[in-house]
Amino acid sequence: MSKAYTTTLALACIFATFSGSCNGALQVGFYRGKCRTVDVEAIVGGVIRAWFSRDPTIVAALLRMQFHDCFVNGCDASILLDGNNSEKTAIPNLSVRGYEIIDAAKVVVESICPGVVSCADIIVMATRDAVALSGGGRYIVQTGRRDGTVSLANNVNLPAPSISVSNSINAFNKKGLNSNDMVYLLGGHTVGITHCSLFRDRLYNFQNTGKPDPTMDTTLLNTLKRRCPQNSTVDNPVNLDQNPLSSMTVDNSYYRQIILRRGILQIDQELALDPLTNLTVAAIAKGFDFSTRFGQAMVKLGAVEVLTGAQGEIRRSCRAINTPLKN
Ligand code: HEM
Ligand SMILES: *[C@@H]1O[C@H](CO)[C@@H](O)[C@H](O)[C@H]1NC(C)=O
Ligand SMILES: *[C@@H]1O[C@H](CO)[C@@H](O)[C@H](O)[C@H]1NC(C)=O
Ligand SMILES: *[C@@H]1O[C@H](CO)[C@@H](O)[C@H](O)[C@H]1NC(C)=O
Ligand SMILES: CC(=O)N[C@H]1CO[C@H](CO)[C@@H](O)[C@@H]1O
Repeated sequence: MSKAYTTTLALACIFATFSGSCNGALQVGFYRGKCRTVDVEAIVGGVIRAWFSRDPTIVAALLRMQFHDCFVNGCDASILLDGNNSEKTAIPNLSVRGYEIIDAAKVVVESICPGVVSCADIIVMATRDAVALSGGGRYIVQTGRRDGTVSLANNVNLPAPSISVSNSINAFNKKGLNSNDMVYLLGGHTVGITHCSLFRDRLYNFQNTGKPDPTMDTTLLNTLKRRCPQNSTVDNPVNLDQNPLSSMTVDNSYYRQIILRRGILQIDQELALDPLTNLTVAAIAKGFDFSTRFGQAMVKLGAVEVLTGAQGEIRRSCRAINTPLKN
C-alpha cells in the first residue's frame, strides 16, 4: 500500500470523525458471515413484508421511528427501551408506533442467531424494507450499530411542528446533516398522518392573528376546518400528503403538495416558501431524483451518533438493556 494512499485513508477517517461516523465499523453487509450463511437482512425483510401486507401504514411508523431514534441520543435503539422515564414516555413520542414490528423481527433473528443483530440495525433495515415495499426506492443500508443502554425522557428534544426552516436547519446541522439532507428527509412526510392538535392554530389563530395561516390553500383550509373544528376535543387524524393517490407511497408528491400550498404542518409549508429551501423543493417536485437522494439521506440519518465496535451491546430484547443498571 502506498504511503499516499494510507495518508488519504487516515485523513478520510479524521474528517469522518467530525461527522460522527468513523469508528470504522458501520459498513454495508456487516452481518455477512456473522450468522453462518444466513442472510440476516433477508430474514428481517421477510418479517417486514409479512407485516406490510397486513398493514401498509408501517412505512410511516418505521420512518418516524428511525427519525426519532437517530435524533435523540443517536441511532442506538434507545427509543425502544421501556421504563418509567425512558424516551418513549416523552410527549413527542405519543404517536410513535411500530414497536411490535421491531420485536417481531428481533424474535426471528434471535431464534436463528442469538446475540448477533442489534435492535438499532433492525430499525434501519426494517425502515429501508418498508420504504421499498411502499413503492419508494430501495437503498443500501450500512449496518454494525450497537444498542445503547441509556434512554431518558429528558434527552428528548425533537423539533416542534412550528419550528422555522432556519432553526430546523440548525437542529439538523447539530446532527451532522445539512439543509439538503433536511429537505429530503422531511420528504418522509409523504406518508403517514398527523393530528388536528398539531396544526389547528394554522386554521383559526395563526400566530395570534385570529386568522388562518395566509399561506394555506383555501380549499385545503376549508376541508381541514371541517375535519378539525375549532373547539373540538376530538383530535382527528389527517394525512400529511394530501394527494389521496399517493398518501401511502414514498414519492415526491409531498413536495408537489407543499408547492401548491397544501402542506399540513407549518414546517412542511415553510419548506416550500423559505428561500433557504424553496429551490431544492422545486427541483424535487419537478422530478429531481427523489428516491435515490431520499435513500442517501436516510443512510446519513442512520449514521448519526452511532455506537459501533465494542461500544454498547447487542440487546436480547429490544425493550430492555441486558444488565440492569444498579444505582
Ligand atoms: C423538523 C423536522 C420534523 C418535524 C417538526 C416533524 C414533525 C412531525 C409531526 C408533528 C408529526 C405528526 C405526529 C402526530 O400527529 O401524531 C410527524 C409525523 C411523521 N413524521 Fe415527522 N417531523 C420532522 C421530521 C421527520 C423526518 C426526518 C422523518 C423521516 C424521515 C419524519 C417522518 C414522519 C412520518 C412518517 C410521520 C407519520 C407517522 C405516522 O403516520 O405514524 N418526520 N412528524
Ligand atoms: C416503574 O415504577 C414503578 C413504581 O415506582 C416500579 O415498581 C417499576 O419497577 C418501575 N418500572 C421500571 C421498568 O423501571
Ligand atoms: C370556540 O371558542 C372560542 C373561545 O372560547 C370562541 O370565541 C369561538 O366562538 C368558539 N368557536 C366555535 C365554532 O364554537
Ligand atoms: C425562492 O425564493 C426566492 C426569494 O423569495 C424567490 O426569489 C424565488 O423565486 C423562489 N424560487 C422558487 C423556485 O420558488
Ligand atoms: C408509547 C408510549 O410510551 N407513549 C407515552 C408517550 O408519552 C406519554 C406522556 O408522557 C405517555 O403517557 C405515553 O405512555
